[in-house]
Amino acid sequence: MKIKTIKIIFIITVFITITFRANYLFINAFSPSFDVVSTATNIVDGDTFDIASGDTIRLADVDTPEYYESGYNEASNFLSELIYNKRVYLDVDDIHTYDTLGKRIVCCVYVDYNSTHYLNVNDILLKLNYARIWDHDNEFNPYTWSLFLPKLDSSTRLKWLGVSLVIGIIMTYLIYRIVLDAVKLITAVLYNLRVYARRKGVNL
Ligand SMILES: [Ca+2]
Ligand SMILES: [Ca+2]
Repeated sequence: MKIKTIKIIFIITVFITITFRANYLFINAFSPSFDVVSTATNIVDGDTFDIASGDTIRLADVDTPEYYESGYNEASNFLSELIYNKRVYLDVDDIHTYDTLGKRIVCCVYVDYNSTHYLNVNDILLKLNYARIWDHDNEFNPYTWSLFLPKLDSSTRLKWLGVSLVIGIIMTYLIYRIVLDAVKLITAVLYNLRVYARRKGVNL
């Protein structure tokens, strides 16, 4: 492979890696922050589930039918389809954390909807009539919930992509210079070593 081709492949690889990484970090850093990010590992019923840590989560301010009531299976199945084995973003109740039993963590729960929005799980259960409002004393108000929570608006995303591209270009240039200087230095050292060895009558 020609030296020029190697250089081009190296530059493109470094540029893409740094730009994507920087953009990923910016998007995460400036998206809404949650108290806990975990995976739903077990669905208890329509408004309760377990996460990877073993903690049990109770969806705040909503109530789905009990096992002896109609709509129980539908609500449980819907929650399962929505979150089971998926990443869940938890906004934990800042006022009490736990429910009145002191066992379940009270949360407003979000899942990824698409690349720009999270879906409010508590609210979708209400909107589709799988649950009814059961408004407790906590930080949440189910009457003001929005179904979707923006990760970042498109103009902000574009701004951070621009910043990432600039960082990508600068860092690629610096890394390229450093690697080039290092290669030159190593080549010079090897050359001098060879000259020195030749003088001493040794062939390297
Ligand atoms: Ca909170
Ligand atoms: Ca409430």
